[in-house]
Amino acid sequence: MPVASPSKPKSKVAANKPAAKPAARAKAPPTASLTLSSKNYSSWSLRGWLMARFAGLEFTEVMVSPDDADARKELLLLAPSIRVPCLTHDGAKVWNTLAIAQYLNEIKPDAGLMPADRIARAHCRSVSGEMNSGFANLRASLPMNLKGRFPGHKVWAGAQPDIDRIVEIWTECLATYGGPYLFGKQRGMADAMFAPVVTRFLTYDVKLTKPCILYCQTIMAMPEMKEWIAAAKLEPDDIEELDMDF
Ligand SMILES: N[C@@H](CCC(=O)N[C@@H](CS)C(=O)NCC(=O)O)C(=O)O
Repeated sequence: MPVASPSKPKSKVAANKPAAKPAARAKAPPTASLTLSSKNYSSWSLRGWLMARFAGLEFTEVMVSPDDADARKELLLLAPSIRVPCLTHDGAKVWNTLAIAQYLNEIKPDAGLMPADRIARAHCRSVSGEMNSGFANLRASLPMNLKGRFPGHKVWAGAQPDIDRIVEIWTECLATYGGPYLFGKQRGMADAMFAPVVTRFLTYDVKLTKPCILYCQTIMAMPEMKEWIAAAKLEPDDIEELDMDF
């Protein structure tokens, strides 16, 4: 059976030369997007966004307008939980803030979202989990509202045990790991989880101990926090139904 020959015979010189390598093609980084809601009111959006920024992930923001029912219906379908935030990245869809933190820690292991030390990492996961599933009274009575300032606000007695527990968590972390962030010099997952609590304490003028005041100042001074708050200030005012647990 005849074998097809190349259309152009190679010259001797060319035949002795090692085959040229194909030009290296730059691989485009996987695309990522994060579904978010109001920057002024949505504490979970802030948490997910901070984590993605701390991880150094390039992502686009998909904003779900909190006061446009149709836009929300459509965009929230992106997340099976019908909640924000939801991260999509390289074929993965991740919802729930803790899951997003774990995922980011996997794809960006050098970003230090979680402490390197096993015991500190267990501690970090525990306090972050406590924030994820607890403090219902604090969330209900002191909703995040970055533009709001309520000097002398009287905290509902039901929220005080939540505040006391958060102060206890922060105090223990700062004393154990030396600050200025909860797990030492590197800001990470736990700081993102508690960042909206910092803003609530400022909004509602909650009285704190010195180490906790310093911690709040550290969080508010982060460039990412300043960027988020500046964007929140540009949002339209007074979405009344969101002046509640959100
Ligand atoms: N623990 C959940 C809470 C998420 C959550 O409650 N998100 C709120 C916004 S802050 C939400 O999407 N609410 C439903 C809505 O806006 O329709 C998580 O970690 O993702």
